Amino acid sequence: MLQYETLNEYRALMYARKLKDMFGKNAQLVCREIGDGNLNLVFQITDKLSGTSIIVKQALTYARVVGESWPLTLDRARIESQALIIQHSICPGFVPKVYHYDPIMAVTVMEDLSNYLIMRKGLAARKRYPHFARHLGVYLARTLYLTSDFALPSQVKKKKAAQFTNPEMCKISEDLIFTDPYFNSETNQFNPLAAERIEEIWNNNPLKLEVAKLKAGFLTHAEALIHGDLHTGSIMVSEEGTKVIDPEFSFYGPVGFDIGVVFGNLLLSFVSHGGHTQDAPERNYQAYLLATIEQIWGYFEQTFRELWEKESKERMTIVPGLLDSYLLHVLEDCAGYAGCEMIRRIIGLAHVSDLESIADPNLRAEGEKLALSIGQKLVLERRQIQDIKDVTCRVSEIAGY
Ligand code: SR1
Ligand code: MG
Repeated sequence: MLQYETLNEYRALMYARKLKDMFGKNAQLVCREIGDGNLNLVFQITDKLSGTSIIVKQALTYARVVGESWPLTLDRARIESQALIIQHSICPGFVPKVYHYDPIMAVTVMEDLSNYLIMRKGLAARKRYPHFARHLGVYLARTLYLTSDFALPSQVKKKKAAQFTNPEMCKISEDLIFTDPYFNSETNQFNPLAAERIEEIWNNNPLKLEVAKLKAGFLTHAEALIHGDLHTGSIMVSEEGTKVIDPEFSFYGPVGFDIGVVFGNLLLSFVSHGGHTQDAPERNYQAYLLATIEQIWGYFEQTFRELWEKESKERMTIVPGLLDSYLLHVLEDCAGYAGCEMIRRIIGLAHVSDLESIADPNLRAEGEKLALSIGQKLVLERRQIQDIKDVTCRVSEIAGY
């Protein structure tokens, strides 16, 4: 293609047919648009003859969730494909394999993961994934540590940070996560039954000050190549495997952000499971979610410590105390960013199906208010957190366990 054109199922199929080495000459291709995210088109192309399938993902020139009035950079397709390639080399098996990237069409052709389920859906169905915590903890430690100044020569790291400068996508997060929810902004959307609680947040200056500090960290702490949008819709799971998808918000940012966004989304699932019946299976599932958070942190910390021992290039990493103090800084950030993610998913533009699927607006408001209280506590008390149990205990306490 010589210029960008938006794909539809027919055009995506034609596009796939022209890809080299992807399908045989006699392939019988069929195409389905399967995207349900906020921003892009996602086509699954299958050869009915061999059963082989691929994903053709195209960045739209605007945000799908809002419409053409919200233009978006196509460079996010480059960021996504390059981040996936790096993450695949660091963590093979934990991200989809990229087969082809087309800068003009803003298309990434990649491995089809249709035997995996979007984690948010699995959580809604109260599924348990035996390997998820270990996989994610290892993914986080490896992708974050091995792209950081601790593991890369400082000039190499700075060049990578330049390669992943992602100003337009970062601006979306700066506004939607760290700014708009704290004012009566036009982009906000919320359940009117939670309005009183939300106005309290708009008037809570100590909370806004702490969020502003976390935003400053997001703006300035170029610690590692982060995913940038690691909610449970960006994770695919099966009984055996875990895949992290969609790193179009990637940039050099704070290590605690990715971990915090995952925890924030697991906690949004936690509050949603209190929003239906309060029955025993729901309580058990909530306990499973808290245990999962503790295990993810445990595997993250263990792997990060091993990498620090074996892979450090930065000479000062041998100074006693640096590793412990860095991990504490990450945990503190992680609690704060988890809190920000929870608050923005209740007040801001982009909500989550965990809560949106609760049909009764009164029950939904209960869950939403609980999410706001947990989020607020994590932001305000993050400096008192010394251990991952200090996070989960605070959650249990507010939830009334
Ligand atoms: C307009 S984009 C809204 C949200 O969707 C993405 O997945 C990010 O989470 C963003 O904040
Ligand atoms: Mg996404």
